Amino acid sequence: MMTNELMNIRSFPQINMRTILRTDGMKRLCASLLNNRHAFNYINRDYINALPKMTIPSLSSAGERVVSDLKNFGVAFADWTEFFDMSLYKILRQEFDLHLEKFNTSPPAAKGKAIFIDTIYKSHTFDIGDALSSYLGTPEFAAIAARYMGMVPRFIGNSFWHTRPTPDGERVYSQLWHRDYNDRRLLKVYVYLSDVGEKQGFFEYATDSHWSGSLGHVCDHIGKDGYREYPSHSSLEPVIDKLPIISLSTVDKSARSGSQAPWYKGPTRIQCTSPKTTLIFADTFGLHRGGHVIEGHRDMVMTTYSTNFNVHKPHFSVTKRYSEQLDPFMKMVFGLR
Ligand SMILES: O=C(O)CCC(=O)C(=O)O
Repeated sequence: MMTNELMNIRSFPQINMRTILRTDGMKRLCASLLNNRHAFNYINRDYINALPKMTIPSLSSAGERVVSDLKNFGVAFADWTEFFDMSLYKILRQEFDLHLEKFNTSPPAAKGKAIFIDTIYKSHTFDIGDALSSYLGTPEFAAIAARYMGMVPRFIGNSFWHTRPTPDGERVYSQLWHRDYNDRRLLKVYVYLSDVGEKQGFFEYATDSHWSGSLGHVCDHIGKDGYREYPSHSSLEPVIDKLPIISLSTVDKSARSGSQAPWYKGPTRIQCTSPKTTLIFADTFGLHRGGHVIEGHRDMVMTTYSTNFNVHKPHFSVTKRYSEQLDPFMKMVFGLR
């Protein structure tokens, strides 16, 4: 048997179900019936029950702070150096540049989100001896997701994004306020690989709009195709337009957490202007938007953890030899048992 043989990844119940349901109407009905906390807990029961029985990687003080802020606000901030060495950042940046170079030699036809986001890499193979795997599948982020979600999370994949201005400058797709369509609890970790100012498509988040927040119920609708739909302007207006706006770069790093944070007082729109090496942890079931680049570009790597409720196809592979050195927690996170 070859040691770099790839492992099977456990499937997701709702993705399986969607392949059986023939029409959009059936998909919509089913997704609407399941779009509640009871169905969510039922579909996640194995992952909820497994958590107390597992040894989860311990968290650094930065990790503990991130979990607490995620629970309070749905979003949390840190710097790369609180979790990793800069040598690993340099490796990530170099890999990003290599993928960008390859992508630029034969870019696919730009349609949909591709008119402003070049997804230059999104199918990582986790393997031993691969330095990048230690960031892209770091157990500490999985442990943060577990502690935040209250269950063993499921890894979905990483995306390397080079974001640039849209041809006509209008906001489209994920540049508009939305809740992610694929789950009711998520953790996305974004690392900025370029400085992101007012014009470089900062990520923006409405605090308290995550599942346990005061705005957690707003604009949570299933659309025609059976996926959560983008909210209409009229349903968003009374909520989003009333929120105070804070630019992250105006808040001292020591005041971005807990009761020190300006958004502790109540729901707030945080515009995440920030230099490279910034880490943003966000539950993107919460209302968010971003990537509206006006000048220059934004380079960013995104890592996604969801629950077993997820309806978005995972995009990664794991070699057998990598899986053999994972502990039971990470095996379950990667869907390997
Ligand atoms: O590009 C951005 O900042 C927005 C990203 C987003 O909407 C998402 O990851 O779901």
